Amino acid sequence: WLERLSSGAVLLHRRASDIDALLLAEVEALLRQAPPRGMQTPGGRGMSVITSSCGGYGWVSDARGYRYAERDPLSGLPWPAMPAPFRALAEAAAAEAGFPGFAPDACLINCYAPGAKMSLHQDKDERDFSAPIVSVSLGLPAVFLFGGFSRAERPGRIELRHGDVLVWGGPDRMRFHGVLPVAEGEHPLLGRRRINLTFRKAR
Ligand code: MD3
Ligand code: FE
Repeated sequence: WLERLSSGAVLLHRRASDIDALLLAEVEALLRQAPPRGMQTPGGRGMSVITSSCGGYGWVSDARGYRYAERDPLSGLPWPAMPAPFRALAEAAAAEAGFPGFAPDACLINCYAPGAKMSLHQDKDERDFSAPIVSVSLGLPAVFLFGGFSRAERPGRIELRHGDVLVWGGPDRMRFHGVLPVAEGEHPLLGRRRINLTFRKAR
């Protein structure tokens, strides 16, 4: 079911549940081609989430800064192609949330073990902020923080569960957001993991 969190932010509860096994099989194949790795922030801190990407562009971070790259810096190869079911899900979810015509060219694969978190941040490494962002949660649940347009605003909390799909567009695209440390647990399909797929138009 569809829950509107704000004018441009929609939570599609369990939207991806019926294709979870298919999505997971695609994720596992992608992670064999481009293994998840820890990134360093420009400030030199390590991230607890390990990441990979598929699609035309992949998000990378190192001492030089955050950016989108056409190749995996680990292998020097182009990122694996975005699987058709990924693109179809992201496009359909965006349309259901009121953003027809979404054509993502980047899919970030965030892998959380229990204890991993993502600090409050804005997504602003993309060229065009008019496209929405679609995110798909799989595996262990997590508490998602959705803040305002300044870091100082106290964020609200929502639980993201296996199969949930979030769409952020319009002004809400620029909200601060993050994820609290994932609690210990075991998911029947994913085990001790949370995987989040984040679809963006990078260029
Ligand atoms: C709200 N990932 O990769 S997904 C990220 O669960 C990121 O791994 C989180 O934030 C995760 O950058 C959250 C939901 C999400 C994604 C992008 C957003 C929420 C957003 C952009 C703007 C506002
Ligand atoms: Fe983000």
